Amino acid sequence: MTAIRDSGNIGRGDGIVMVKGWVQDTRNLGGISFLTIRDRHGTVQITMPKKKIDPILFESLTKLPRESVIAVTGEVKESDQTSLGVELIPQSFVLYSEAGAPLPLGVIDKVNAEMDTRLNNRFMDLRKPEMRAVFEIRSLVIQLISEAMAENGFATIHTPKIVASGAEGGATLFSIDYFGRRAYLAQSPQLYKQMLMSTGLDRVFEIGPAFRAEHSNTNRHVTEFISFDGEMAWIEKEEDVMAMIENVVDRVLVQLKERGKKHLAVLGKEIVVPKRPYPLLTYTECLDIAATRGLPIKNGEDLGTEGEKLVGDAMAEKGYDLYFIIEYPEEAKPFYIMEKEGTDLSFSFDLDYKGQEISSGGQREHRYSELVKRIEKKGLDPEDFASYLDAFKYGMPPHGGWGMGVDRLVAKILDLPNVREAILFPRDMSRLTP
Ligand code: AMO
Repeated sequence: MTAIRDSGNIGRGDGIVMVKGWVQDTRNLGGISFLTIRDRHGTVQITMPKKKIDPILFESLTKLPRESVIAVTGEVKESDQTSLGVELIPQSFVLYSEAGAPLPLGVIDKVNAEMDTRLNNRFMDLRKPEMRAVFEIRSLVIQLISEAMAENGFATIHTPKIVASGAEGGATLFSIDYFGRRAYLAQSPQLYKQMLMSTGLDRVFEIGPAFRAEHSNTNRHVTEFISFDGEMAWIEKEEDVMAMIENVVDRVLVQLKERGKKHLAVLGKEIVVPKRPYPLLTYTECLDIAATRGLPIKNGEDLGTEGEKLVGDAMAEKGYDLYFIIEYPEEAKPFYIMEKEGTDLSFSFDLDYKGQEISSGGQREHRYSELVKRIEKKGLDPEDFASYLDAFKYGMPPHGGWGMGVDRLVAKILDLPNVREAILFPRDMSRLTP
């Protein structure tokens, strides 16, 4: 009776109930006809023996187009023919909304439609329980992240998404007209979360949108993603940040395994919680792995989709899903990352999950004059960062943090082939609707 009980459908006593939902299917076998009603929680069978039902009711219900929205009132009967163990013998019904035909996308069709067709008709696609389960799980992941962060003393914050300067490189900036001035969509909360470190609000996190003008269509880049950012002051080294992120990711996976059981079962997924501590690989070791697997990458360059995948394959062979990549050359990292003095390395890290970067972070340069030098070294103008730099002039504690793509995290937890599968209405170079 889950569907009947949980859907808020009204019981009227004496076994008479009202069920509201979508007409998933109708089958008319002549003497008897069946209708399946679906709601968020499952399906209920409406059984109509022709001889026992009002002929007009029988006709009208049997003729309803699939996916119409109705309420059926009737008597609940036990049944060993249905998975719920009950069926409903209808007495009356209300048609709230008749569905057009043909449907743009089948809900119970066995043949899988192309992702593009599905995304074009996302409202329909999400009527499939397995599509909805992804977003029930995503919702839980976000809740679990918030719980874990609160437990570690982080305050939730919201930073501006209309900004005057980019933090993550000019190539992916979206510019907008802001009352005649040039402004940008925020690529990350980087500058703001760091500024807060000078205030005493020294452990903060944000789960919010980030925008990047990504010029290529890959299965892991979108132009609008949800970033889970953390920033913490009074650290000694980037390892303190890595320990925090590991603690949070582990907690999320452990809890998800338990609290997400119902939705994971719809997808036939089991969460394998990786052993801690997560192994460390140096950037140089990653270059070696890629090279021995046929992909030479120049020192200082990004590992890229293919490089990350090859490293992921090598780690999977050793039984590791989640691992840190450390000791990146400073030239491969943004200006706000601290350099390892006397070397060409930086105090930064990436966290990769099944062959894909899901997070990057590190210790920040908190010393004003060193930070200005780094901005200049990257060919940027400190003037463009004046309001950010002000926060470093009057007492800034050592600090560090990370940014994690929530969409990528969910896609990797569920082994989805494309990050878009974990986004309700994805945005990319070619997609602006729905
Ligand atoms: P970075 O640029 O590495 O670091 O981004 C952090 C994480 O955000 C996700 N991500 C994306 N997801 C989907 N589509 C995209 N186009 C996209 N771009 C990034 C990835 C990535 O690991 N400010 C730093 C973080 C920090 O140091 O605190 C930053 O933004 O999962």
